[in-house]
Amino acid sequence: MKNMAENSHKPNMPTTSRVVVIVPAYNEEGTVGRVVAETRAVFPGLEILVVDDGSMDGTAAEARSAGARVVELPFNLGIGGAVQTGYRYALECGYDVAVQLDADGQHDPADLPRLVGPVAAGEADLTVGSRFLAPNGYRAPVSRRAGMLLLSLAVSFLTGHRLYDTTSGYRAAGPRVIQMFAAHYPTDYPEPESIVAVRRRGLKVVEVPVGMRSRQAGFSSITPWRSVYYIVKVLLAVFVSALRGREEPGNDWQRPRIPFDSCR
Ligand SMILES: Nc1nc2c(ncn2[C@@H]2O[C@H](COP(=O)(O)OP(=O)(O)OP(=O)(O)O)[C@@H](O)[C@H]2O)c(=O)[nH]1
Ligand SMILES: [Mg+2]
Repeated sequence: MKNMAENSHKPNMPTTSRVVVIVPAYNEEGTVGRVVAETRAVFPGLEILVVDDGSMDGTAAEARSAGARVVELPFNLGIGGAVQTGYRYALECGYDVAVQLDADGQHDPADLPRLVGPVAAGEADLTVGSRFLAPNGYRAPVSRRAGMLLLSLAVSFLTGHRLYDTTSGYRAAGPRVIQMFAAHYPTDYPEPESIVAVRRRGLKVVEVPVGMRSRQAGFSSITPWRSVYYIVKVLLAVFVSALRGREEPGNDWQRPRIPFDSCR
């Protein structure tokens, strides 16, 4: 992995907002430590929460020794539950912006300010890092790109807003979306459906160009057969979600809060 600390141009992170980086991680020993270290090298002092999703390897220990705060789930909840745990933490601890960043090294921490900027400035409720808006080295297999295109077209059609990379897991959420995702978040393959839910509340989604690398090690959850299942399931989910119609923002967190005992 390229060390981003070596970059000559270092972008600025907005200083007026409290930002937490949520890193969902399942058996990512070998990359999670590098992801945390790389993020800390580019933005020292940034709060990083690794949600260890019941890993069977040394993910939690590696993340901790790289300087992250770690929440260890007692068993594997899947990507949706892991990310939602991060949003619960962001809500309970009063963060203004929560960014999701994958533990497999696909997302470049140098792009964090591009995602955080519009949310911190109140110009977006959710920013989505798009690998298709900027030329970069990312090249998914053709079948997968076709699936991504289909989902992006479906989500664009249903939300009335052209989006190009609806499966991206590199995103930043402002207070209203943090509240919303902390209360409800799809279980698996959650990204496209969660965008539809955000738009149903009349909230603003903005795509920003980011670089995207191939996963640095470990195994993808998405095998060829699973990608067919993924596309059918997510297409159904986004259509059902859109059918529910418009909802008022602000009514998402109605359950009693169970505060995390150790917010920073
Ligand atoms: N596979 C998998 N990943 C999880 C789970 N819980 C959390 N994650 C994390 O979620 C992030 C995204 O998972 P990936 O398997 O990389 O999904 P992806 O980026 O769409 O797929 P690739 O492009 O093949 O890497 C990674 O940081 C995982 O470690 C889980 O139950 N299964
Ligand atoms: Mg990945």
